Amino acid sequence: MIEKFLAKELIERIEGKLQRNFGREPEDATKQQIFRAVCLVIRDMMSELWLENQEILNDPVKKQVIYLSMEFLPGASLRNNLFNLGLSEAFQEALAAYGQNIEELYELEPDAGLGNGGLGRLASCYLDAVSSLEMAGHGMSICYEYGIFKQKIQDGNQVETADDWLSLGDIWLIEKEDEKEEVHFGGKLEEVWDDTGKMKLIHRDYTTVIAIPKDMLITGFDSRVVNTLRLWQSTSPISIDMGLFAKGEYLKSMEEKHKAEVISKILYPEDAHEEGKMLRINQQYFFISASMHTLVKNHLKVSENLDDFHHHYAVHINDTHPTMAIPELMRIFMDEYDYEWESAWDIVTKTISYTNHTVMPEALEQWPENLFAKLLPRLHSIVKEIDRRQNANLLKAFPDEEALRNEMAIIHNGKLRMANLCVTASHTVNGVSALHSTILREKLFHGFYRMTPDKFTNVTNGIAYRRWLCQANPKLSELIEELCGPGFKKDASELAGLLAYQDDASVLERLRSIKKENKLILAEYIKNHNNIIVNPDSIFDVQVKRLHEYKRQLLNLFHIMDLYNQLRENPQMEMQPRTFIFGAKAAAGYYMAKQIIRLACQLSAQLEKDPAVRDRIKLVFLENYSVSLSEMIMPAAEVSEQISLAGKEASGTGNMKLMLNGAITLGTMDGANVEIYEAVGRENMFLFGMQVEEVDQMNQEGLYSPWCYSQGNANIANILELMSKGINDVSFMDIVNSLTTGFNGASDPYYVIADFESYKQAQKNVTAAYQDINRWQKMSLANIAGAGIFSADRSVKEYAERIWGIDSIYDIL
Ligand code: Z2T
Repeated sequence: MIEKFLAKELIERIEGKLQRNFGREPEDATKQQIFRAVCLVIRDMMSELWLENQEILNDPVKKQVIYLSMEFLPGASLRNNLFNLGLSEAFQEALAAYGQNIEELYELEPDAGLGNGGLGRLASCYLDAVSSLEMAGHGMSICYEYGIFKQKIQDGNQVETADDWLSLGDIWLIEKEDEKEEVHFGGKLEEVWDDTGKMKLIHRDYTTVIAIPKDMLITGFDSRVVNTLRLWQSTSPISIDMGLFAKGEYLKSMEEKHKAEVISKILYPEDAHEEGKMLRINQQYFFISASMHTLVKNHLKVSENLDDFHHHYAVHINDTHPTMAIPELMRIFMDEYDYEWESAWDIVTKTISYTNHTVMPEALEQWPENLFAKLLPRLHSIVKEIDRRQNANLLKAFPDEEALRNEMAIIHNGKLRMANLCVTASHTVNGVSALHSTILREKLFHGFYRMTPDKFTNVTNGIAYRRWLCQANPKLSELIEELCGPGFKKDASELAGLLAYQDDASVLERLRSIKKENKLILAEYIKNHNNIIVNPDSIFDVQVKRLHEYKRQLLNLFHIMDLYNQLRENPQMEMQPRTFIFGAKAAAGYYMAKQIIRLACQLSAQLEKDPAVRDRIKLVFLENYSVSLSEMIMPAAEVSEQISLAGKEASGTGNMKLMLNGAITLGTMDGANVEIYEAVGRENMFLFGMQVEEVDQMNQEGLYSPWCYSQGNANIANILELMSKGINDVSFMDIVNSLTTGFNGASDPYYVIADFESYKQAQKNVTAAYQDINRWQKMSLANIAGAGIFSADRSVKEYAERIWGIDSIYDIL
């Protein structure tokens, strides 16, 4: 553990930073300046720890993992770093000396939102775990100037605004100017023959972009290991071309510079959706080329050659976005260090592993070959050669299965299929939940599985549980500590100790009262942000995640509209009050997703207008769902909506955060819900809906007719009619059509209507269970107690042992 600091000593340090950086005394410093000064003091401490481990970290026999990801979603860092370093109280005390409240500084910090959702947050959870387990591992990504957009709701519609997080978030970034890299785009290849008759490829007429590292230090809980998240920022090697400038071609001289800088300007806001854009290819190559060059250079500082590169680095690819690491490493080995194909391929394939995060066809990256060839001619020629060799292997393995061979090809019909390239070149491929990994083996990658079954494995996702329990829900954390001791903070499986109290009425009562306090905090936030007064004794029913049709926020809305219809018909109906809470961003160009947000918002207003229903059902759409907002929602949630169509959600991680905070899952047998079910048992969750096999069968039969369903079910017909006639005077015909007659293709492709009755029954069971306070609290306790397996520490240990081959840096030195 880091040494203890006295408040007095911290005060001196903070004052020193204020004086030297801002020329201010504490009395006349702004809140921002105090925030910056405090962060700088902590950054210094982190840097010291970081330096302490550099020697071990650079040891080539001590393997480290490089986690490549286009997205990281760290959220806020101040509270997390203080918690991890064990310095929260000391800083709180020091700041109190100026009459400053540390909570106010926490609230000032913008989220580092360099990701869309699950995939990016997972990457950040894993970095936390790597540091906490005292392993060596670094993230590499892009320093987007604008992260995920900020969502505003205006007149019930989503409006996107820019997320200018660096204005304060830059405080955690350390620029390492001396470690910049050059990245080369475009140009052409020339064959040059030397005296010995050997051919060398020379890359000419390329455009150079400079990559500047901005490093964020990553602490772990109760750990001396501080790792790095390296974020690359793009810039041009020329500020302005003075030659052109002198000739009066000012605009042209600025063009180059802009082209370079635009690369790291903005995060693509599409979650699980690919569009084959040129800028996106440039972003990928930019951060991959800079990262791979750094690894090779650093390796050669401590080793004679690259033969043992794979003993030094395990390079992990977070979905296919960083796939270019494969051909880029091949290029560096062959073109820059004279390796032959075979030996380069041997080392590269021992280095790379890959996690798949989705089976949704629209999310599988396929680059147009001609575009790729133009932007990255050398990488294109390498991928062609990988494909050629792979085709030869396929012909041997599947001589009579041409369709299968085509499916498995890397280049096909003018497209580069990144997933097939990843599977071909990785020593290990994993899915993110047991069910998802089964689907990879049996469907998406079945041919590869037949060829190399041992390549495939599963590592179920996990979360940085200390963030969502100890930091976000301190009251619950304190109760657990009081009952079970502090061990759960290091070893999440100790949460199971709570089970000893499942029949202890006083513990159940305390759980209830903690939940109530957390609900009051969220209620206050809702009052301030939505101008809605919610009943803190109503059931807080939460669906927070990206907006996607497959996640079926629409099914949730169907149930609310159905309740509304019933209440209008029968205003005296007895009902346990419910507050339905939504949070969801829609990709800017995703029309249906935006319509669903609009529906939620109009329905919210409509319910609120109606005195006959508003005291029993309320809908709250919280704008700008983010890591920080989730830290307030999870502790207050009672029902966790995990209602994706079975087979579509690879894992889900919000389901784990909600369970950990005592919410009870209402869900389908999809993704990690299956493992939640195994952890807590049928009696501690609410399952409904079709199973994967049933969905498959429905798809195969092709006989599904949502229209017929609605003919035979008055409730469904009434919901569709309500949407057509208008909710709060807005009609939702496009949604109705997408369900009944098909909008852009098949109707109701995610079986909202087919699963509706089953969902409705499960919702009734929720209400019934909630009536029995004791039973509900017991269920809630069982969920908290069972959440231990969803710790990111557990996931990272599995990756470390089974995939990366790494260990704590302090073991067997
Ligand atoms: C994403 O957040 C996820 C999958 C993607 O596939 C892309 C993005 Cl941005 C390319 C999510 C999955 O939808 C979710 O089920 C999973 O829990 C999460 O990744 C982390 O594995």
